[in-house]
Amino acid sequence: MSDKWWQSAVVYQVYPRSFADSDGDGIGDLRGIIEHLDHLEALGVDVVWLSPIYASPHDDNGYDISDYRAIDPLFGTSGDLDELLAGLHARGIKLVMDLVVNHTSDEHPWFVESASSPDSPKRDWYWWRPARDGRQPGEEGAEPNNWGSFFSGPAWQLDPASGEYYLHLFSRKQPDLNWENPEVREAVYDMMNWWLDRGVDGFRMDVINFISKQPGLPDGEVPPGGLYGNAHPHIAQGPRIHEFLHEMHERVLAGRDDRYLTVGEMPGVTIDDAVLFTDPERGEVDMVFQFEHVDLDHGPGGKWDHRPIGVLDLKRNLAAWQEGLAERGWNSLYWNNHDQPRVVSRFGDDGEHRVVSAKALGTVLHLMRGTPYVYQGEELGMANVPFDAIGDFRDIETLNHYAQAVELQGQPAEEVLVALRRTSRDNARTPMQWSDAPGAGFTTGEPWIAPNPDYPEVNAAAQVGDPDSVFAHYRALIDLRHRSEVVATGDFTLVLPEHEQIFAYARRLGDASLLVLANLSGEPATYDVEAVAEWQDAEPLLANTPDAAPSPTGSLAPWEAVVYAR
Ligand code: TEU
Repeated sequence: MSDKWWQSAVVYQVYPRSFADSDGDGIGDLRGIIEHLDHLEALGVDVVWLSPIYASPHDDNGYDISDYRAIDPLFGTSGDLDELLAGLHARGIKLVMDLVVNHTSDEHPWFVESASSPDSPKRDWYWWRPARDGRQPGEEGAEPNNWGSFFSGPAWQLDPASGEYYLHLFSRKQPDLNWENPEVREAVYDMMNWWLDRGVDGFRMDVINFISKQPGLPDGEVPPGGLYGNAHPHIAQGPRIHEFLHEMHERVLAGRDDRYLTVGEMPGVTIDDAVLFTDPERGEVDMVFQFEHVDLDHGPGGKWDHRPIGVLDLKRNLAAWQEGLAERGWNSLYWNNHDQPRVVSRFGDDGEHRVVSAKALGTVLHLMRGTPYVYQGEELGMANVPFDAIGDFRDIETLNHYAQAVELQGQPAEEVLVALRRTSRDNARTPMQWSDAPGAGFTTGEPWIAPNPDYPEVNAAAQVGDPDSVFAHYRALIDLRHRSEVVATGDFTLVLPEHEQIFAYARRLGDASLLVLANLSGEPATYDVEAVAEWQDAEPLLANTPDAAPSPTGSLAPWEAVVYAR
């Protein structure tokens, strides 16, 4: 079998605030997850990645942490976490925690102490800088450099007491830690070891490729029509990034056994970088979340500037990653997480073809080489949300963008809303749809964000047990990865590479091979059977329609996906 357990594993992401509310306060919690462990077991996943449940002021739904070792009372107690861990382990499921250490909350005691005085021993734990070029602190343009925050506005916040600014790549309540300071690194490794000693099985590392900043923090390029300089080239894959990640590996994971999983979230990472980050010989991380395939439909203006893309764009990009990490390194495979709009709405058809397109997209993702991630609700084909008005959104990134675009830049509110409906992270954050009960079976109270109005039709109760459901299809895909060494570790080759509707590929290992053929369009598609002659005598292994042909025939119905094995 595969030499690493995670090569044949599937990870399920739980966003606790939106998963299940056990106490009726309208916010998901740990006991809610405990009550739904059977769902995860039925789906057959191997690992749960839990988004942050630590003490937090919740400016960014827990990605702003004020105590890394405490459970936020909103989510439960430390005893609840132990119970969740035990319940998962009893079902053979591992628990991977979110590690958010590019920044802390501004309410974390480290930052409170750092901000208390320029002479504080923790001053250098964060990025404090005076106003630029001798300007008056607070004056327009006096920020230490021109970087914009990823959540709109400048990336610097003035502390009036000292007259200095601190860096925050995300919200002003998320000050960036200074990883140049060895004390910071020690404190983080210590905390990581504490969690692993407590029994968790690894970490998903938030924006971990941002922890080494370009010395001097140079100004960024201002895009046409933009208000701020782009920090990204000066903070991503910075000069010491590999050193820091290797050191972290040495200090936290190297002395332990092979049961753990580490995955680095890395916006803007290239294939060449990813090979270095994930080459097992280098001892950094097991795999990374890359962003290229989910940034393809972003125009020059960024994530809110939609650019239509086709099947060719998508499959060329994914195939490049398959090939790029074939010899060294490992891919993580994902369509969705708590930051991305729902895939069935984005690359599928959430109307007439919702079920079949959700299954087709699941098929092409899960049978590539890499570790697949399923985001809560994806296994039900949950779709984007028809938000009515700005008041329906909750996400800080979304709300800040709206304020900046409409109030500061004078863009028409209706146009900005169109972009938010398409791309807002809140599309992924509405309650998990458990049933057709009021509140979608998520809560008996008032949910913190309204459920998608489609919940009476799209929900777990209606799908678990239905062999034709999206859920059943995801379960079959997960089961196939567990059983098939070809799926887990076989080679990948794109088939019909120039086809504009069909995403097809072969997986090969020794004498065994698989052909995945998927029409990712709402029109029938034809293809040259000669190109897949190798599978003429193959068996259909899995399909998303009841009437899949026994062998490739040269045509596929809209959104039809079939897998042949020989
Ligand atoms: O996200 C990092 C990130 O770069 C983006 O996905 C970001 O959420 C945004 O959409 C950029 O336009 C991670 C977390 O996944 C996200 O939820 C946090 O808000 C962010 O880091 C800060 O911790």
